[in-house]
Amino acid sequence: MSAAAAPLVMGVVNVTPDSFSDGGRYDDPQRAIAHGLQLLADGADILDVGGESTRPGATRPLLADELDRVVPVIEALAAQGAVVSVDTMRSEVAARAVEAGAGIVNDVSGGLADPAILDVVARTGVTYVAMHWRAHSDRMQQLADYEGGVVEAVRAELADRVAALRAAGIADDRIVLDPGLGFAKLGHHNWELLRRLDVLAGLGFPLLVGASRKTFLGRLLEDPDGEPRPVAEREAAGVALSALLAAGVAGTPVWCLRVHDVRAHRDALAVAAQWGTQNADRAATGKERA
Ligand code: PMM
Repeated sequence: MSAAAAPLVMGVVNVTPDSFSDGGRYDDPQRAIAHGLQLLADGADILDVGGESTRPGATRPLLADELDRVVPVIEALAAQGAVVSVDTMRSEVAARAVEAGAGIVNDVSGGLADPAILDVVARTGVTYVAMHWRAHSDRMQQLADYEGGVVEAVRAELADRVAALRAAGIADDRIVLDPGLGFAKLGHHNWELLRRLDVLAGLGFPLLVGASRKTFLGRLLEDPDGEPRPVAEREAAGVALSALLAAGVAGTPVWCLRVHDVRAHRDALAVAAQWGTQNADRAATGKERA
């Protein structure tokens, strides 16, 4: 077990009519702000505000709609003292979000969708989450092909993104990497990546993991007819995964977990922390006796 620091918890605030996990529930800015404040009260370290659904098959919103969705929500939550990240692939949205108070740009495309986003990040000095990504949601699942192994491919493609980030002038201590669970990945790809996070950690950057409510958890829990568990009933599986990751079962500390039900995942982290403390106590007692 690792004695590394507990992961941070990033609570998801999707201001979208069609997000797969909570689509439409918080698409009005006032409801999204209230939801963000609730996630803060539940113990979120970071609030991730997004205005574009990236569920498989989704089509992109207009730039103006994405701005209208996220900017007022970020302004309000940052004004309450929250650490806010903006979940966007667009340079214009990233720029306006940082002006509105976001301190992190979470780009699921790692700068591939709109390379100018890297200039915004370099200029403003905010933290940048670069996720592994191959294409927009309408065709990403056609690209879930990893000859030679998903772990090595994701590592190599993230290494290419790191080179692009550095070339744009983004400092190493501003970079976070993410395996991109569910993005151009089949179920078994996600599990392989989770088991081999050490390979990605070998790139030398903190890791963010977003597993919460994703299809591969629904598939794990499918019913006897092969129907995946509905999105709203996948929380417990995600919480179990958070406990395992926080306890260091993957052998690699995770910097941040991106989740929907912050309170439930906080509970998982409390269990993992207690587990780690008890094991450390037991090891110390063992040494005293030796
Ligand atoms: N997943 C989604 C959206 N944004 N950002 C990062 N960094 N990592 C993820 O895995 C990720 C993300 C899709 O999930 P949602 O519809 O629940 O937001």
